[in-house]
Amino acid sequence: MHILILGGDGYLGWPTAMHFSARGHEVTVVDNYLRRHACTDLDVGMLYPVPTLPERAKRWHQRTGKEIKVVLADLADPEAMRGLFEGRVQYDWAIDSGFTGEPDVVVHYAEQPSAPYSLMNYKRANLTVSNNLLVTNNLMFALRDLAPNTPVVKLGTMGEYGTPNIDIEEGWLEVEYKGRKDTFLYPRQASSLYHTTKIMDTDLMWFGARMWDLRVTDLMQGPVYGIETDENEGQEDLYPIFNYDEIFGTVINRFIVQAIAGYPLTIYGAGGQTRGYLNIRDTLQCVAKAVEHPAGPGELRIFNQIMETFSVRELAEQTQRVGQALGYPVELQNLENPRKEAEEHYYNPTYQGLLDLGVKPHYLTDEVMEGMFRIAARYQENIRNDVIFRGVRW
Ligand code: USQ
Repeated sequence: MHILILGGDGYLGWPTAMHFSARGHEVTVVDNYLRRHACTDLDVGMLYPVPTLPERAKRWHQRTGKEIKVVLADLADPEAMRGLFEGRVQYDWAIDSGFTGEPDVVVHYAEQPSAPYSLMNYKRANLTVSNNLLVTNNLMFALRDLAPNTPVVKLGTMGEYGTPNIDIEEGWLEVEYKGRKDTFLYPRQASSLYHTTKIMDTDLMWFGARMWDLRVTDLMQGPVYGIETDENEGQEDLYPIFNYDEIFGTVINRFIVQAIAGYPLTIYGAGGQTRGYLNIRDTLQCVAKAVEHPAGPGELRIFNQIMETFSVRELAEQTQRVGQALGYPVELQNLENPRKEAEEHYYNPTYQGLLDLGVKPHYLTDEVMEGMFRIAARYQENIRNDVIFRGVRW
């Protein structure tokens, strides 16, 4: 298959590209470096330097003989998006610079992914809204006009559901009201502007599925942790972008780096915030299964992409236990929560669909966490305490 990955430079985009390339697919990645540029502008300090996308594609080719074509373009521009389907595309890195042809499937990650970034100020809020909605809308119209039968696998987020006081179903809720029944998108109530743009994305794609029979899979993913995958083991220059700062770092990755740096773990508020988590290796499995089993015409298929749930408190305690066993004197601190979110709440999501497709979960055991400690510790000298907490308030 020819797999087009939008947002191919990010924490998940690049590992996804290698994953499909290693399995013999033709892969094209597109990115405008929004995340990299934001990291530079905000001086967030990444754990290790990450080569440019063309440089990574070149190294991947040197090691495997396989080609990942790279396009550096802003997909908020509709012509850039449409060119990917029509052949009006200039590759920034490719062995064969001829047009690969229309994609067989599109994987859509091309969004500003940080909740704190989206709430730093009105300009970053605007950038988040405009980028995330325009890219998704441009994709929807490119599919409608140029490739209506091409399935899309879009990354959504569990945060779209919020923390309701009832069980969270997989995307849909059957409602019985005054003696009649219907099925609706599960009610959504996000607790950041970024998460709200993901709700709007889902709505756009659901509209496209209803109006024009687009084929859409929405993966409602929880926070991801990890660095190594089957494709980059021991190859540091193929590692993904890895943030531990407040803006772009996710909580497990942050806690491990904090523990290594001797920085008391930053539990926001009471620490009862519970989310569904997954290993980066499982993100790749899930996306691959979603690509292998595409949605039918007019179908918006939704999977909850998590493997287990933890409260922030539980994650901090596990990080402390594993860190102390490795000789790090890990302390915990309860900071006043900069976010507006429930700190103790009911949380019971269903996540069966991807398991039914054959995903085999990697769980966050102490051994898995220890493996992450060992990798992150190699970069201990790069860790900057000043970027760990800056208190972006909602
Ligand atoms: N948290 C802390 N201390 C920290 C960092 C976070 O207590 O130092 C808490 C947060 O308050 C929150 C939970 O940990 O309750 C998760 O926070 P996070 O920063 O790991 O994740 P979040 O902001 O929700 O966003 C991340 C990704 C986003 C993805 C989302 C999945 O950045 O792209 O969509 O996880 S989910 O959370 O399920 O919506």
